[in-house]
Amino acid sequence: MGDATVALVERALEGDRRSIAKVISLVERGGERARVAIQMLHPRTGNAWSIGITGAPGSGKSTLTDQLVGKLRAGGTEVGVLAVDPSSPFSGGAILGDRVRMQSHTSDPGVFIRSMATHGHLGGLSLATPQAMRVLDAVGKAWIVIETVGVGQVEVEIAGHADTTVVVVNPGWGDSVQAAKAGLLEIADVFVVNKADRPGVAETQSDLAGMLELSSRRTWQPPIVRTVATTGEGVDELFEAIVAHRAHLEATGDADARRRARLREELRGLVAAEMLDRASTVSSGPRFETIVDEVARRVRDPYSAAEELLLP
Ligand SMILES: Nc1nc2c(ncn2[C@@H]2O[C@H](COP(=O)(O)OP(=O)(O)O)[C@@H](O)[C@H]2O)c(=O)[nH]1
Ligand SMILES: [Mg+2]
Repeated sequence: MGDATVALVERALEGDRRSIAKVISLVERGGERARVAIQMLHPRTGNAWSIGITGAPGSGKSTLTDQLVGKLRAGGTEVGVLAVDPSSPFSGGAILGDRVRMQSHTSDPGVFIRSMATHGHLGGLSLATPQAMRVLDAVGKAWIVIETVGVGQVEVEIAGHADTTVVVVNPGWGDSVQAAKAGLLEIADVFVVNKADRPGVAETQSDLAGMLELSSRRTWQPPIVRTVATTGEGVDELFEAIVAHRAHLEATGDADARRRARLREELRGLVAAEMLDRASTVSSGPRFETIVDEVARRVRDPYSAAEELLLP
């Protein structure tokens, strides 16, 4: 099993698309094979720049992602796309629509697109997404775009895994207020007012600017970019805003600090999961029952019994 995993990861690292897809599934599932894969992948990571695109359903994230991918590809580097859709437990519905909207790149070997559905539990996505990002990074995607719906805590958390987070709103009363309520103001590095072909753009832009002024920002002021994703208008400006944010983070050292913070969180989570695993292992079986007996017969107190159980 280990050898098969090693061979699969090697093929993925050579750029074989089917193998990349399989390795992503494998690291999503976790377990022993995921460990082997991540051991091989991790040393090769740290080169990709990830862009999170988040906002309400229908705000134009997929259309914008498609345009942005075109722009990134024009630079000659490879791009990975993760479409995270917690609303779609099966790979139909919205994801099928996304496929259609990202069709312009499906035949481009330099673009790898992956839809990630929840298969029932939402929490799994926030664990699986960084692992999928790790695979794409290791296989040489210079840019990784993650599209995720910006409603709910988990989705906002996923968006926060990106180096640059782009929050998409539409013109119209209340859209920016909704974004603020969802906690998107805090995580936004760049704002996009998409569907700028519709009325109310200036109002929405000044709403956002006003709210940004109120929230205490540190060194980076999130720019507000107007786009029409369906025509590509404003996509150059969006790209420039992302590049400027990247340059800012790299110049201040914040890019490394953010990545380190994410790794710290991941490590904490892994340690906790490992401990939980150990806890359930030592808390069942004959040895455990024997110690329960001793506690019940008052020959042992529960505290020293717990300590004893945790001894290797
Ligand atoms: N008028 C207009 N429609 C847009 C624009 N961007 C996207 N749309 C349309 O809005 C709908 C939802 O877009 P989609 O990219 O699927 O949104 P998502 O749910 O955020 O991924 C689609 O019918 C798009 O064609 C835009 O800038 N202007
Ligand atoms: Mg979409």
